[in-house]
Amino acid sequence: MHPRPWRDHLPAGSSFQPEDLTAHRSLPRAWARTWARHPATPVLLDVSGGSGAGGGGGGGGGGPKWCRAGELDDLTRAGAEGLGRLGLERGDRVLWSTASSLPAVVANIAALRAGLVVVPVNAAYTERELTHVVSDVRPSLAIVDDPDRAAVLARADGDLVVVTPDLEVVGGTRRAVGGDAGPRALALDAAGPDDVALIAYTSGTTGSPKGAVLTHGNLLANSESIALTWRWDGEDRLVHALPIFHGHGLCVALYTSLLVGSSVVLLARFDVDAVLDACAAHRATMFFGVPTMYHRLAASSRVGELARLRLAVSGSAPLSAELHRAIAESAGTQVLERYGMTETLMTLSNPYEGERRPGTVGFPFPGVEARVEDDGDLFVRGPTVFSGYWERPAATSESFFDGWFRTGDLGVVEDGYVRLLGRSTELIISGGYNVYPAEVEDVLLGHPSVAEVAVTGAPSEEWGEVVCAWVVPDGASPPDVDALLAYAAERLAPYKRPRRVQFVDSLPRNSLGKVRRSELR
Ligand code: MCA
Ligand code: AMP
Repeated sequence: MHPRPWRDHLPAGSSFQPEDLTAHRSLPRAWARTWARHPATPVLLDVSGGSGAGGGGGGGGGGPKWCRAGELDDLTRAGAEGLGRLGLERGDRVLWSTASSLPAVVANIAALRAGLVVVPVNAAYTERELTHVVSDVRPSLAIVDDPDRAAVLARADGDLVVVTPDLEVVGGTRRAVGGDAGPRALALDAAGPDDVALIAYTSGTTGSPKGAVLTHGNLLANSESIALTWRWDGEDRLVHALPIFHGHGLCVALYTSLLVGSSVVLLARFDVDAVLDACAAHRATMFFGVPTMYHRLAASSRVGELARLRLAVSGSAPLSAELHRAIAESAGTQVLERYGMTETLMTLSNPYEGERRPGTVGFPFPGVEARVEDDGDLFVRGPTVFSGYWERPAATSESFFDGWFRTGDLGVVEDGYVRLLGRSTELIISGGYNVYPAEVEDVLLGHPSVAEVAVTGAPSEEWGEVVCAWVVPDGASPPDVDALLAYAAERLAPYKRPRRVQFVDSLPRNSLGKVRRSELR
């Protein structure tokens, strides 16, 4: 089954061709062009408070100041030079794990401009999770904004040079970067569409996250097709309250805003009042969130304030048709739901013009193809789809069929719109974050009082799903729940930790010994 063609997203009279998506070759080149044309345009207001900018909502007085296009150009140019002085070479991998702030954005963009490969990592990862990424991707440099993380990284790899977002060295030895070659001049904005830009870690079915290798062409095509589909232009202003280290907050929200020359109000984290205050104070036109955020907005007496926005987008997890309708009723806002993955970036969207159908994710973005097999398997292909998993040829070849990527999501096409029905994998999505049961099971099995364990997702109105652990105790008496949760807390980021623990005598298994998860609900 094929959904409606991507052509239906195009504005009337558009002469768009798929080749247009990568015509600028890379985001850094396209950004630099945009900044050179309009250097005085405000591009980013850091109200995160994370850079000493203060948490106020102003823009005047002593509060945070808008960073303008020309200034971002200068700052990222200087950052790229600084990275060269650290001895980095084009193609070197740079781990980047920070909260939202202007310096963090500058460091990320400077690295991309210098042709380095950015490895974004969730800033809430525990030592176990961070150590896995370091040993898997073997970065030459790490950029972190938290001294504790620097210490963790030093334990993971004593040679790894660790810097703050301002590139101040806080760990490792300078010598380790680039051997004895010393400082280098890194060519600016020289990467082509096939060069690697990001390695984004995504939970793996095997229990340990794998790196999805995304090229400059992937990132550029993603932002170009989003901008075209959602009619995003220089007049727009986005309130950004998403984590900055995942595809949604980074590639969809930040990178696209910089491409079209619009502006971003950067918040430290999501909070209903802070988001609505920022929308009002800065005359925002757009907000992007995960369904948990819309759930909280819908529960607020201020939900009607969403009406001031031109566009509210939901993604990363299913937005229920009920929540979609509740917001339409209380605020008059038709939330636009879209679909994507770290591996494929954005692939399906409800239309900007025309019906935004509740409970569906629409049809392919311009240049993307999608099809749903009879068994419900959703496949996609196109210029936003990644090239494979970092150093995992088997996992890569298992994911592609004749050039089509198997998403693992199941769906059906109704009147040309894709409605997602679930997943063929056991992935749990909690508050827009992915949790693979195998990873949580591996950790819990390490506890001495756990003989067997199975992890499932339990439905939750607020979170979509919450993590639930079914534990067979080792020995007569069950382990202490608090001790078990404390054990998990040391090893798993907060969103992966079980919210419920149930003790059972045995796990239901099929004749092959595989746990029948559907019976554990
Ligand atoms: C926080 N907690 C969570 C989650 N987030 N527990 C389960 N699932 C979560 N997602 C924990 C906190 O650590 C805390 O634990 C407790 O829940 C309550 O915290 P609270 O302050 O209420 O939560 P919050 O800090 O407000 O976070 C909720 C959130 C956040 C804002 C919805 O989870 C979030 O930003 N989610 C977005 C994730 C995202 O960007 N996903 C995109 C990846 P304790 O009480 O123990 O301290 S997917 C992607 O990028 C693809 C490309 C795509 O399609 O978009
Ligand atoms: P990630 O690997 O973190 O990028 O998450 C990708 C997964 O998020 C997809 O495979 C889907 O299961 C889920 N997802 C993203 N957007 C949506 C959406 N609008 N509705 C349902 N699931 C979604």
